[in-house]
Amino acid sequence: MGMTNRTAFRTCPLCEALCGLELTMDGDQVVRVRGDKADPFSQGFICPKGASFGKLDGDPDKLAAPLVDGAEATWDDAFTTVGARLRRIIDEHGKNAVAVYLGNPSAHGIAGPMYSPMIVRGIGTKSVFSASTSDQMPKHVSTGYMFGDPLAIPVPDLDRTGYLLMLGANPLESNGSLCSAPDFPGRLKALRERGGRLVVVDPRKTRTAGLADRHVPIRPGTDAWFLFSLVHTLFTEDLTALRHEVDGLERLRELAADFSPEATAAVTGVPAEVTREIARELAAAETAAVYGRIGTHTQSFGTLSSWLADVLNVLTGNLDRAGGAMFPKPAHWGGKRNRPYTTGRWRSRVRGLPEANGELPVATLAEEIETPGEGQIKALITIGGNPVLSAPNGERIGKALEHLEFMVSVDPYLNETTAHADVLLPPPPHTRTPHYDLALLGFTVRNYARYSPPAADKGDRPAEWEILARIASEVTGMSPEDLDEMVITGALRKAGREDLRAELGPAGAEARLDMMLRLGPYGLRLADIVDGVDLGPLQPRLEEILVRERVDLCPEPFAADVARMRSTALPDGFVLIGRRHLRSNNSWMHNISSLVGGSNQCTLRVHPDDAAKLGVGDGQQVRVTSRAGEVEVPLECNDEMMPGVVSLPHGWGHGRNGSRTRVAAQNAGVSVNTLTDEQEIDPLSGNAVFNGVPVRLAPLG
Ligand SMILES: Nc1nc2c(c(=O)[nH]1)N[C@H]1C(S)=C(S)[C@@H](COP(=O)(O)OP(=O)(O)OC[C@H]3O[C@@H](n4cnc5c(=O)[nH]c(N)nc54)[C@H](O)[C@@H]3O)O[C@H]1N2
Ligand SMILES: Nc1nc2c(c(=O)[nH]1)N[C@H]1C(S)=C(S)[C@@H](COP(=O)(O)OP(=O)(O)OC[C@H]3O[C@@H](n4cnc5c(=O)[nH]c(N)nc54)[C@H](O)[C@@H]3O)O[C@H]1N2
Ligand code: SF4
Ligand SMILES: [Mo]
Repeated sequence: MGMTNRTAFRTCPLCEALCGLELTMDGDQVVRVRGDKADPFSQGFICPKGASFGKLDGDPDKLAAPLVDGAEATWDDAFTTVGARLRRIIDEHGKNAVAVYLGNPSAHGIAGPMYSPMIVRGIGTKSVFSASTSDQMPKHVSTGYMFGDPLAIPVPDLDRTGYLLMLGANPLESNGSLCSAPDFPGRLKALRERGGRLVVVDPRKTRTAGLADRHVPIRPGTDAWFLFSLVHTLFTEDLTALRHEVDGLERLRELAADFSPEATAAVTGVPAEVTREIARELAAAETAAVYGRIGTHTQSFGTLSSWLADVLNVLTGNLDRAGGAMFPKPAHWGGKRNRPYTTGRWRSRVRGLPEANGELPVATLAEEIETPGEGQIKALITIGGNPVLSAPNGERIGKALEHLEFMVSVDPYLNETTAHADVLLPPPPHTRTPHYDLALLGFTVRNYARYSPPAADKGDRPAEWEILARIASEVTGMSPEDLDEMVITGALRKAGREDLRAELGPAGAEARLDMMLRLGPYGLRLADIVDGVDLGPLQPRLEEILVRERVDLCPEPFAADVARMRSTALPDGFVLIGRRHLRSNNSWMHNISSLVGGSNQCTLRVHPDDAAKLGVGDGQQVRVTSRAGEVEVPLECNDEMMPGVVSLPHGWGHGRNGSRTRVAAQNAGVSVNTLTDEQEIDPLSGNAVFNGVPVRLAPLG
């Protein structure tokens, strides 16, 4: 460390926990990372990924300049090419021929949330896809129909609850999701120390389950049955404690009648007396919260599970009260939605799948590219996404990308997806970007805000928001400044606050954010939140959210989908689930040597009894086959697994088709999404099914 060292502070962008980082910078290089003790939310906590933030930021495999047809180009040439080719495809084939795919990192910051809608609107395309339909779309749909706003997702009031029923989440590895809480593990320990109880429902005895008072193994994909039997028990044992005006109570009671704990036990594998005990505990707890995450979302009954979790919060009187499930109030909150939520305003062309939140399911992306006819996708813009590894039947997507007339990717890496792009636009390292978590600050367990100015000069490279603004500019013919000015003027006029314009600075991402904060519920300015501001514990605010006057406990589309539960036959062979590792993040952190190796391996975890029956030992190769495809992978005996259930992590399968991630290629693994089936979705949300995938196992000689 030289004399030029300085300290910079910013929010870690790597997961949803939003930890504050203290960076030691030598020029534009990060030479040391520590937790920011002064951050009021994370108070110095970081995890191993945060500690590797400097290595990720400075990874030599990241691209420094745009690529056009595989050769380095200037930014101007790259943007001109993008503009000319997109406009030509729109002219020849129409707006919907240009698709947009938004990946996970595009939800972490300001660039994606602010500027990708401008690209989508600028093109006028309905071919919009994102990682949300590989992830949490069921939650948007369930909260949309129940409360009116698909983004108003209740989070467990982690620091005050007396009882947490957690399903399909493993925050000891993931650090939490749709529930931003730095040091989630510490907060769970604190819950138990103050006498609270933690119950974890998961087919695998995860590290989180290891911390719980009770671990309930469940057969993958059957959470809706289990949750329904909790609802059933609350009704039949007269344990409900409603505090809100609701619609649909009687309809719900009728639907729940068939789902007694005795009737669902054969489906879920959860003994009836365990279910009854949990229902009674939930009802008796002073405060309680039911929280389901990705294990309950990425399954065939994702929306029903998501709905029933919040039904339980409502029925036990725990919605919208301290210690229960509460609605955060972000500093940039723009006010109540003004029209009721609905899905299916348009449908996908090939399979007729309904739109949700303005998006079509990523499970239908490949066939929309492959299938000729009016509206066929001819061009694709990916922004921070790697669907070839992360989407269901990614293999098929990879092949489909070959058929595109044009593809542009905004991504720092040449990987399994972006290697197909004609133009690759690499955003600068994160340290050189202004940062505010426009999406994730809506899911915090305390109200909190932090803005991070760039920690280093971006030089002559455009920031990610400028890259996206420039793409919007190319397709609209308006300058980026004019586009931003239009947004600012419109919002200020609507709020009757034109007087603020003079205080905001030149049109751009920071001016827009500053404006949102000033118009927001706390009247903050950008400059106020640079060190992080604690805005207090969550407060009851259901009235501010509800679009209709009452909570809809039993939305009609959900009631109709219950019939599908009755006609579903569960697979009788092995079923596959996913797995996350603390030192991984989806597909893009296997290129940092300190984050791979050790227990972070692409292995198929199998219960030892199942392995013995197959005659396969630890480390031996097995062939795993599904309807969609097959992989060969080393087996790992692990008694955390529920018998009959096998687990493979996602995000592996590197080093293919022209990618250039050299460390990742050395320990490539296989892609679980070669096995997952794009034809299986949760029909209400279009979400992918990653859990409960039927597979066959065969030993390899
Ligand atoms: N089988 C299975 N599949 C899954 C899951 C599972 O549990 N099981 N999980 C699903 C979930 S929850 C998600 S969110 C999806 C993720 O799906 P995707 O978002 O499609 O995949 P990621 O691997 O997150 O890809 C992130 C991409 O962003 C790039 N990137 C990194 N930082 C930046 C940045 O600052 N700017 C830009 N523009 N790009 C950046 C990376 O190089 C990488 O190409 O995967 C899903 N896939
Ligand atoms: N270290 C690390 N952190 C991450 C990520 C990462 O890849 N690595 N990804 C980030 C992203 S994009 C997201 S969305 C979040 C996700 O955050 P979490 O939702 O906490 O995700 P997981 O750790 O995959 O935990 C899901 C759990 O569901 C269980 N499960 C599988 N099938 C079922 C089922 O049918 N029912 C029930 N009840 N449980 C089931 C799995 O065994 C697993 O333990 O994590 C984020 N944080
Ligand atoms: S928990 Fe998430 S936000 Fe915190 S340091 Fe780790 S990766 Fe970063
Ligand atoms: Mo995710």
